[in-house]
Amino acid sequence: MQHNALAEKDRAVFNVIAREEKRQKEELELIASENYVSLSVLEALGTVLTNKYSEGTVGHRYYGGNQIVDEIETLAVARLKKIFGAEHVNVQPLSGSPANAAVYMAFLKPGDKILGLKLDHGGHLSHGHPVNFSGMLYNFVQYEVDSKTGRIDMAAVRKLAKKEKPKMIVAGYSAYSREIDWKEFKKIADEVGAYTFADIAHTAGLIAAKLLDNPVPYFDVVTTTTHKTLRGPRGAVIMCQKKFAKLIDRAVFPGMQGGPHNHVTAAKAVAFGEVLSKDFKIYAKQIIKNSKVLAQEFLKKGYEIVSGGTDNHLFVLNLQNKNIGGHDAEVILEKVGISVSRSTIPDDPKSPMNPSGVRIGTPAATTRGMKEKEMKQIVSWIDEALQNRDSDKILAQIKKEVKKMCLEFPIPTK
Ligand code: DSN
Repeated sequence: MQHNALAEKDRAVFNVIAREEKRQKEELELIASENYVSLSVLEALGTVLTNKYSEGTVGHRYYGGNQIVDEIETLAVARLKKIFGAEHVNVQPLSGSPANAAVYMAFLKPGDKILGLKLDHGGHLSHGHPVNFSGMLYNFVQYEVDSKTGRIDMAAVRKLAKKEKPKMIVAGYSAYSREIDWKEFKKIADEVGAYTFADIAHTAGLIAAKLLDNPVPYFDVVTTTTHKTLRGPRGAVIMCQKKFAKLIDRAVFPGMQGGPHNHVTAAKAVAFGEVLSKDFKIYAKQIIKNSKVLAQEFLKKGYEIVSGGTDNHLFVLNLQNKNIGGHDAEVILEKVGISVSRSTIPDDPKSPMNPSGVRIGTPAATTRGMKEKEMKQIVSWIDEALQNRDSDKILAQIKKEVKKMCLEFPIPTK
């Protein structure tokens, strides 16, 4: 990326960005929620659209001079509707948690009861964790994955829903590697008179490519971030049925947010354009292939995986039989230039600071063009690094090999 003015005017900031760019080029990204955007998305982010205030919706802004910005937002909306078949979309949410906050605000009152998956079972902070606004403002009852299968047991969800009679049921997770039965969630919600809310932040790109089932046609409301498998800028969107359009739009503004970030809206439009291309489907298929190979290779080497495998872009390695905590593993792997994120396992006996697992995902490595062969190599490196964590010499050698492979698979250049 060219940053000529920045290089001249503010060397301190320029140098930090340049170092981060180098790190991204030379190191391997296996954090399931991260990805590399195209240069077109980056270029849209670095534009004069950041200069403009546009509170309100297309054609109804609270500031003058928004006719051109309206065109950008209209484009992003049209493309997103086409991808997911949504009746109404709002592309203004600044990120995932604010989008989820707007959903709760639109449909519920503080204190209302919601069913959400527990954080250490694969859920998200904003699905009712007590330290998060969601758990503070709403009365969350948390469902769990089955302790034997590591999967969501729909009979148990139904039983809990019938007992608790929530006003909303949340499905869609941050660390769950199996297909989600949206239709069954919808049935259960209908039986107890609850709204259905899907948070597809992690799997949106795979759903967009029609590789996983799409909840948009059955659910009342769906949110996703735009920077994970959708491979767009950092941000989020909300999709809902037409009858809820006003509720959602008002919850986003003036309920939760002020002016939308128009440069990000433009970058979302660019990313959605890319998602609609044939290449994206090929990319999304490879994400899942890579994830399955990575998981199988770990299993071959005696690692345990929560739920025993994966249907999507990620899985959680249970490191209990390897005698290392998730945070410690994260630090060792950082030393060899591989980024993963520590993760709890269901009913984790250890603390969230150093839990029993790590979450591993393939969206970013797949964007670089890495395939099955590279996945096998990656598992060998991870295993070798964890087994030889006290040998600086072996770790340094692995780091060199990781860097060499990363340079052979550059991050996007167009
Ligand atoms: N932080 C994101 C993730 O890593 O899954 C969720 O917000």
